[in-house]
Amino acid sequence: MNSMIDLSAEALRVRVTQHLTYTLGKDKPHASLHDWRMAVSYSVRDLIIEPWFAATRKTYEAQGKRVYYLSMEFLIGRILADAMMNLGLLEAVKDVLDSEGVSIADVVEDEPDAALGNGGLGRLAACFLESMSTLQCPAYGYGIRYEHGLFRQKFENGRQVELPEDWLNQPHPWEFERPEARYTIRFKGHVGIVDGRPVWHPSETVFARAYDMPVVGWQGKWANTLRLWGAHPTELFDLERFNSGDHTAAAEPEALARTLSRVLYPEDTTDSGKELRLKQEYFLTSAALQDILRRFLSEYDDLALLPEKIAIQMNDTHPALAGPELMRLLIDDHGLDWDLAKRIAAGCLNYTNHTLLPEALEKWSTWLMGRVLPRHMQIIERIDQEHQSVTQCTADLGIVRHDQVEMGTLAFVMASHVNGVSALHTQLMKETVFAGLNRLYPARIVNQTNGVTPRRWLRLSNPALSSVLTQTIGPGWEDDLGRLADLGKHETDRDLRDRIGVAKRQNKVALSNWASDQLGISLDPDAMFDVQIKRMHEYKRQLLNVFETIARWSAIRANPQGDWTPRVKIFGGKAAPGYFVAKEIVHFINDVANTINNDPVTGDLLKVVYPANYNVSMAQRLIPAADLSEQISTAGKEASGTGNMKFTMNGALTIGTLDGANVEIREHVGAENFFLFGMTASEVQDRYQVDAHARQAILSSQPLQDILQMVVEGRFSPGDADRYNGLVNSTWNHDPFLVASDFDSYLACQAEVDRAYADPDHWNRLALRNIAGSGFFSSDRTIRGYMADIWGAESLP
Ligand code: NBY
Repeated sequence: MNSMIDLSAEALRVRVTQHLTYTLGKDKPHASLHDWRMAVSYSVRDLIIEPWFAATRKTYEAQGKRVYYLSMEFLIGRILADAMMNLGLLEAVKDVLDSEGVSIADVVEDEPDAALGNGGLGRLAACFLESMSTLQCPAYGYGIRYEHGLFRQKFENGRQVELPEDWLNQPHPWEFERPEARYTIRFKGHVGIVDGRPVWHPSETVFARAYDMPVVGWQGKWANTLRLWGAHPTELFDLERFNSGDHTAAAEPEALARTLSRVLYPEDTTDSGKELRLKQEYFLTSAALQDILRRFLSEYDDLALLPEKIAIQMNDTHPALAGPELMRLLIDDHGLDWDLAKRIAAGCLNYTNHTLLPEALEKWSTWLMGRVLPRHMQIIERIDQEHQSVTQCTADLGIVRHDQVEMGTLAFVMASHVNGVSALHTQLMKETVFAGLNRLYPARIVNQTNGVTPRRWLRLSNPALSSVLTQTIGPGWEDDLGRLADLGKHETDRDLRDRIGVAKRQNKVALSNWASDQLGISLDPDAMFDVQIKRMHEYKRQLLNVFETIARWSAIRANPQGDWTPRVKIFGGKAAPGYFVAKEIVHFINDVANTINNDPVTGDLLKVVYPANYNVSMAQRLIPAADLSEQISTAGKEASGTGNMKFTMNGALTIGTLDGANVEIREHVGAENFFLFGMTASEVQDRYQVDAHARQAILSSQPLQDILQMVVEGRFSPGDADRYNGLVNSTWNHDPFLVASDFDSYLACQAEVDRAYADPDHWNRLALRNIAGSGFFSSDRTIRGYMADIWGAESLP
């Protein structure tokens, strides 16, 4: 491997030993796994510093455009293995550790996941950072240094229980605290007028302090910075209260300030309208913009140049206060007039939309916004007035409607470009939620289909397949993923198809061993591994999958000697703590698993596994071992999906609807290599108009009637037959995501999947075609698209 880092194993050993000795203060005989991990992490981190400095230097020299990616979430997962891989150090580190009798796998596993995100949106931001570094695009990620990332999930009697996650309760070797990079963030108070200009007199302040992490790209040529903000009190301690004996109250200002970066909100769609969340969003946005302006003004003195030198990407509406905040800074702090400030702000800002679900579109009451951010409320109102008068639009296209600030409209109006995340989603944006705004601002909406980094999601997580790929098409596909298409030329090579099958089996054996260790369940690696991993959501239709599982179970029981294709159904995902129905579905899956796994009749023909606490690291384990990828959302509801792309790259076949990026995946891998079922987005719209659509569908499907009957009889909840009455009742009478209407189509399609799997060589051929067609879904392609169409940014050589 042509690593950029030229380092002998001996030199590496010296570095690790030095850190163990002088940074950790341990000698080898007493070093714990944690000590080894820290020593290795510091040694690897040291090697990123040079490319990191070099990248900064080159960016200054070139006076190139900088990209700022603002996101409330960066779901980065583990860092060490990814950094070692990108630096080409995996082998060398393994050798050093081996000779010390330490397993590199154990060291890697010792690292906690940085779970600073909920799901796809946060993981996308993490893939983008890695691709921007790989492409040598000068960029910063800005986010929040949550002390507690996404909650840890456990199951108690099948029910989800949330535990606090505590990843920072140990030293974090990848961050550099920057006490000098500190900004005051203001809240509340009132706005007065001084010399005819508005002046904000805030009544609360906190400091935002920077913590930097280098993000190194493929082959260590470049590293960008992920700058996370931690909240700190502006007054440390109330000594007066302390001296008067009220010790708890004395610590209150500090505790209050720190809550701003304490926890990640676990709602992955509906925003809860909470004041603390609004403050967090402003905390991130204001700190980022103050930092951006400070850096800009250290190099240039004309603020009018801002749009030429920087591009800001708002990851969903969560940082949409960037519009009003940038204007406030330009006007109130830098003395620009309104019109110029607005032109500058609009020239810098761009907005990515990730959902069309109406309940997920962020809104803040004008009352709350006016109380927490009085100056911003004024600015928003004036932006709205101008937007409405310039476009002559009707009030329903305004930013403030029914005493609420519509953040999607605010972001749209203030952005140069607004993008969707798959071709279908962008089309639907134009036709539905943003149809009106699209008419007022034509050509503002563009598409950038999501992608994922093939370094983490293929090379790192699937070494078995990666070596088959390199043997077949040669090295270098990792940063030129389109080259996977070359596999197509070798489709007729039986030996290659076999080796793809062997690599998959190896991953399945590894997963089976893990399942046996961790879950105490034994899996047959020759069964089909059928995987649905994602946040628990009605629109993602885990329920459809469970219903099919039950149908399969019944069918096998009715004819245990039949020619069945053995399956392992694997589920993974967390439900938002306040999302009652999603939590019910979690419970239901566990109950169904319990019943089926203990049935001697079906035995190894059907198993259901639902490991608790699905996260990035678990995804890296499950995806390479998957045969079948479940992408079964109601058409029109999943903006893109990114897990779907990871599975395809790893040679899993997809069973899916024409939703989000599934549409493009199917185009790229070929329709005959994709298991399609269900209604299209437009058929879905029509179906909602049909009276009692669910009842009709159920009455015409004997299998579905039987399933619902078994559920109400308590087959999966012995002694508590009523447990799932709510779910069953809702399926009959509401079925908001058309599980019933798509059920028969799904069942038939699953039967087709069984037939295909029964011929292993045929299946391997389909897998090969999926891998070959997945090159488009590298986040490098996506980032090139953003650079060219949205940011006007260039790679620096
Ligand atoms: O973004 C996901 C989409 O559902 C998925 O289709 C897409 O592929 C992915 C990347 O574009 N959206 C998502 O993950 N959203 C969230 O996690 C999220 C988090 C917080 C809030 C809303 C949505 N919030 O309102 O706080």
